[in-house]
Amino acid sequence: MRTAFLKSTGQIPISRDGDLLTEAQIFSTVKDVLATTQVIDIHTHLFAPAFGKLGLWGIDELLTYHYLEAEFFRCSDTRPEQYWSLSKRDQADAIWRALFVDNMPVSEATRGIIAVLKAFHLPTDRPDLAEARSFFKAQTLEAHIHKVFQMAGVSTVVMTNDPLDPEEAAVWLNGVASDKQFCAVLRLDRILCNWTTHWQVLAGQGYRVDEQASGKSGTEVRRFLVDWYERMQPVYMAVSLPDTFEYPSDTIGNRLLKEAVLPACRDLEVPLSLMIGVRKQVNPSLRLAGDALGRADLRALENLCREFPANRFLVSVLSRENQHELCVYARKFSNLMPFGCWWFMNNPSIVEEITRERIEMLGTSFIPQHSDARVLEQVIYKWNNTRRTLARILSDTYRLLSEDGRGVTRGDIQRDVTRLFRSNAEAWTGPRAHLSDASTQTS
Ligand code: RAT
Ligand code: ZN
Repeated sequence: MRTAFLKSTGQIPISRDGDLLTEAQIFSTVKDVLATTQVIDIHTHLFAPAFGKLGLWGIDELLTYHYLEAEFFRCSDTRPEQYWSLSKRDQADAIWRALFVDNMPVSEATRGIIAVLKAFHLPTDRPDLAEARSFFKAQTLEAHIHKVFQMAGVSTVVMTNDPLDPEEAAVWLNGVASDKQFCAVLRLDRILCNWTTHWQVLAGQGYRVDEQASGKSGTEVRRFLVDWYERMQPVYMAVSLPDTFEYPSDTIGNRLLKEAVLPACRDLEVPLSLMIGVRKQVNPSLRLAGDALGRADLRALENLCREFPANRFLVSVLSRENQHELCVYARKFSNLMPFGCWWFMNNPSIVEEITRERIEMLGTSFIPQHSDARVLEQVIYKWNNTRRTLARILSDTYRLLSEDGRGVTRGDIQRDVTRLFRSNAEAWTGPRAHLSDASTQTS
């Protein structure tokens, strides 16, 4: 039976479930708990089946993931403009040939494809994709999603939903039933980072806004957000910000952040996710693969956390150099929740460094990872990799703790993993019940 967490007086030992684990048992227990605890994937680009073609899955989409496209241009003579003129199927064939036949797939993204093929018992060393294509063609989407989530140990994924994307907005405006496995997120990039190109979409929907975001614009954007909140029931709002982001500074984005987004998030009791550090389109010819990163000045984050104590911020930073200060700020501001090892950070060596640093500085009060999956089956390899890296880190942590005098039980490990994989996300996102619906354990 689980007992309440008591503060140790030095006299009364804390009562916990299970026997203390020996050093030899720690690793296998950690591995097992990680394998059997389902995760809430706090940030993805996946879509529920109701969104139709917006949801990507299958071998051709997996191979044309922009992480792989970036690697393809390094080892092929194909020029970007030639590549973009090919059909998706021909693009996938070209990538398969260049990265998997002519080269060994040793990078993180290529190894991910191998892991997915293996998970479905498909060959990993053929000169062509015939078997993989016929396997995916035979799947029906709903059953396939169910199977993939089960294989990945994922109960719920959080989507990225842009109300200013015409294709996506049409789905929402037609009415879409809520899906327990796919939570919505209201993404604000076009509003906060590109207002002058997009303000007319709001104006066209009857909101009294103008190009300079002056006058009533702030109030009207707030009204727009509340309307879309009601439509989407998002678990948080989100924006990806450049490395040059500053706050406060007199920009349209900051004005809208202050007058519309932060008050709306506060009133609706949803956090704002800030993903900081992207340098968009340093090489536009690579399209989605053409973004890079830069070190940001996190004083902007410090200012936001201090100036808006009634708001909660979910934060991921893209530069390795910003990771340590993010932990320091999380120690200063309890309205800040670090999450994930984002994009260029999602490589085992860097994940390991960041996660160890976070445990050492924050205990279990952070969300260690999100998949950022754009293609359904990616959750299989991305979460497998996360569990593999976490197994090493957590067992080292518990070994040190045991050595220093506090033995650990399976129950202790389960509680920590549940926090890292689920409860921190549940406690920090919007309508908690929505995220908590699915069960905690994979078996
Ligand atoms: O990791 C990615 O796929 C990036 O292209 C971005 O989508 C990033 O994760 C974002 O959400 O902006
Ligand atoms: Zn993303």
